[in-house]
Amino acid sequence: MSHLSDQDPELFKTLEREINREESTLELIASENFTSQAVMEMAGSVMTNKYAEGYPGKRYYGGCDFVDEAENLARNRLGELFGAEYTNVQPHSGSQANMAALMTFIKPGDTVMGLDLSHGGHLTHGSSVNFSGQLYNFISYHVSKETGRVNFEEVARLAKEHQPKLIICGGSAYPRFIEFEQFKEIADSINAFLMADIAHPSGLVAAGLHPTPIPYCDVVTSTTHKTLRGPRGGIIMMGKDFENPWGKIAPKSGRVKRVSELIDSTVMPGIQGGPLMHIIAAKAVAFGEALQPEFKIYAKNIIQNAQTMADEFLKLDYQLVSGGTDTHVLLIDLSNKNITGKAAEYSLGKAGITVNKNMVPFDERSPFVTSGIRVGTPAITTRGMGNSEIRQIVHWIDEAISDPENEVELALIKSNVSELCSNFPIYVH
Ligand code: DSN
Repeated sequence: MSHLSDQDPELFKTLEREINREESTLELIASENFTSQAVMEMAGSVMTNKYAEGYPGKRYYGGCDFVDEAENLARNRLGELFGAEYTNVQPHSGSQANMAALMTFIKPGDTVMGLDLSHGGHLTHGSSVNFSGQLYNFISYHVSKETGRVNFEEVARLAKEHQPKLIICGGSAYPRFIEFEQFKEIADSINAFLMADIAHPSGLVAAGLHPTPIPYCDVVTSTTHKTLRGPRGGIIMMGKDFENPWGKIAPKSGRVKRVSELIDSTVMPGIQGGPLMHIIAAKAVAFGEALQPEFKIYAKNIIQNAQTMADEFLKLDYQLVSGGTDTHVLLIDLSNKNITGKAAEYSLGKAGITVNKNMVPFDERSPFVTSGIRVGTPAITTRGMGNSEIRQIVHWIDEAISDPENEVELALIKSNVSELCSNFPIYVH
C-alpha cells in the first residue's frame, strides 16, 4: 500500500483513474508530454519543503545549500542546452516567464507586437482578456491566408506604422519554424527589442532540429513541459547579457544594472515569491536528459511522426493550415468536414483520442466552438509510437470525425485505442 492509498483512498482512486487515462488513451494535445520517472521523483521530493526566496548564494532564508546546488545545476545545464549566457529557471509557468520578460523590457502603456491568438499566438501575446492585452498596447500581426505562415509584409508595415518597443515571435499553434531572422531584420529596422516565445518547439530547438532564437533575440522564454519533456514550468534566457540600455528605468542613483539583474529582480521579488525548488530541481533533471544523445533521436522522431501524420491527413482530404508542418504540431481546418472543432474534440474523446479544439486563421467561429483541432506528436512519440501506429491513428481519427455520433463505432475505436496503448506502456511496466 502506498502512503496516499492508506491516508486518502478517495484521492488515491482519482490518481489511479488519471494514470489509467494516460496509459489507455492517445494523447495528441500538442503541448503535453510524459515526463520521466526520474523527473517525477525529483518533482515529488522533499525539495518542495524549502523556502528559498532569492537566487543561489543570495537567499533570504537559511538552509539553502542543497537547493542552491540544484538551481545552479538547472541554470548551467539550461545554458549549455541552448548556448545561453543568462538563464532564469524560477518562473512557475510560461505565462509568468512572459510576464517577467515584458515587465523587464517595456513599461505599461508601451506598444508591442505579437501574433494574434486566433492565428496561432498565445494569450500572453496581447489577448484582451490577459494581463498582456490589458497592460500594454498590443498590435497583432497575422498569418497570410494563402500560406498560413506569418505575413512579413504586414509585420513590416505595422512595425513601421506603430513603432513598437518590442516584438514577440512564436506562439502556441504555429506549425512552421519560427522565422527569427526575418523578425530580427524588422525589429532592428525600428530599433525594437525582439522576444521569442519558444514554449512549443523548445525541445526541437535544444536538439538542433528547429532554428535557434538565441543569436537573434534579446530575450527568449519557454515552458519546460512540452517538447522539452520536463516538469511543468517556465524559463527565461538571453544569448548574451548586456547593460541596461534604457536609462529611464534604471535606478535613479547607483550603478546601471545589467539586463540579467533586471530580469532576476522582475521574477523575484517583482512577480513571484518563493521559488518551487522541487520543480527547479526537476527541471535540472530534465535538462540533463535533454543533453543526452537519445534526446536528439526522440526530437527527430517527433518531427518525423508529425510529418507522417500530415501526409496521411492530406491523403484523406484534410486541410492543414500552412499545408503541413515543420515541427510537432498540426493545425487542422475542419471546414470541409462538416464538423466543428468542439464536436470533433468531443467525439474523439469518446474514441479515446485526446485533442483540443483550436481556432484556425480567419475562423468565423468563436474560441468555444472553433473550426479546427490542434494535434501534436510529442506524447505518443515518448511512448515509442512510429509510422505504422501514426497511420492507424489517423484512420481512427477520420472514422470518428466522419461519423461523430455513432456511439457504437466510437466505442469500438476506443477499445482498439486501448489495445494499441497497452503495447506502448508509459509508466506501468
Ligand atoms: N496552453 C498551452 C498550449 O496548449 O499550447 C499554451 O500555454
